[in-house]
Amino acid sequence: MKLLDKQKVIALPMLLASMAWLFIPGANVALASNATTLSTTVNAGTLGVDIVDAGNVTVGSPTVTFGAVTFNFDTAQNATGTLGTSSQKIRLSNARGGAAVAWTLTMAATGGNTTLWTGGAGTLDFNSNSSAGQLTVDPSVGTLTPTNSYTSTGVTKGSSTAFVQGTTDSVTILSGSTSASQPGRWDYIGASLSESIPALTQAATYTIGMTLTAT
Ligand SMILES: [Ca+2]
Repeated sequence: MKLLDKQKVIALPMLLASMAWLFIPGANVALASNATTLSTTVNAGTLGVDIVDAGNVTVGSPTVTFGAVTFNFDTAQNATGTLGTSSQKIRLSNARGGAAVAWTLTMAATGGNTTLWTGGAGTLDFNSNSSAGQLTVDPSVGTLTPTNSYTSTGVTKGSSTAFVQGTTDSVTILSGSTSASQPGRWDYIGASLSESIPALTQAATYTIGMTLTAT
């Protein structure tokens, strides 16, 4: 009996060694490694907005030039422009990974809600009323174009909105719901801009900085 027990103890390690041998790939070269696993990672990106030209190159200094109006003694006039053109496309890129998160693309005065249009010695308001100056943005008339093979599902153009200081300090250009592609990318052009120029506004070229933000 004692001899049999000893034989069993010896036999067990031999069996394990034999199994290991069978599961090693290329088992005929027991100590060499001639195969490797390549690993590469694509990290998710971020949500962002850019203004690009027709060749999809970032525009260095985007501008919107409104049509000129002529000095008027008595009545306010509207100067109009277009935000987003074929040579200055607004490109919303959502390179986030994981489950889709809703986003909005807004525009606000770069210098804050007390900023004014400035030109020559004069100023002009962008968020007051027709007698002091007010900018209205209508993104609904623009055109949204998905890039690559994405669709416009879940992406909505904003409605016509006037800036009102302290009340409406930013205007929604686009919004994406959780049903929008993620990742996804869209080009947008053609938002209508209208600035009410008060009567007696002195002749000059006025400018104001606006910033697009995707959040
Ligand atoms: Ca103001």
